[in-house]
Amino acid sequence: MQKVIIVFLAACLAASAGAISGKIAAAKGTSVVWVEAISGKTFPAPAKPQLMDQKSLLFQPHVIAVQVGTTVEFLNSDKVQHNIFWPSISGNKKLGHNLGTWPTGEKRSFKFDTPGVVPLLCNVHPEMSGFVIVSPTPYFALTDAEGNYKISDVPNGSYTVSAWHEGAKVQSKPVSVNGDATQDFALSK
Ligand SMILES: [Cu+2]
Repeated sequence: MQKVIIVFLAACLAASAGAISGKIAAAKGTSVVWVEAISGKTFPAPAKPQLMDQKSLLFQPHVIAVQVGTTVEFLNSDKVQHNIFWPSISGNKKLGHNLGTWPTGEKRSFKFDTPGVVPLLCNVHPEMSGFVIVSPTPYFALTDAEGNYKISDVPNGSYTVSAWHEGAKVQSKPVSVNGDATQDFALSK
């Protein structure tokens, strides 16, 4: 009897959430997929900051994804000064910001309270670029080198998932999670 109950409970737990996975067809590089805001649901901001380094005249990694409310620490690991600014967030110029310019070994922090795509630039080195993708929910993932992604532990429900790739239009699609679900994207300009 006890075993039956345990199996039943396990089945209930397994059925209450699932993973959203799929493949992003896009140009070379990392894509990011996230679940859009869920009406009636809010999520506590993560306490742990994320790091974006400036090293060898590159933003490293080139793309990071964070949940909205996350503080990103921007480190300068080079011997030269770097600046960081973003002209907009998801095209909204009112959300543009200049963090300033700072020397080697120092870092400056910024808390991203607005979801969207943040294109990072350095006004000392015009060739430098990077991205912070700010997800409205904790349900987001970066793709691997083959374009595969997996967002784990999404509660059952109906959602909009969006996918981003550098230089391509953000695409949104519906997805219904009832256990595991799949959604593929093809991203182009
Ligand atoms: Cu720079």
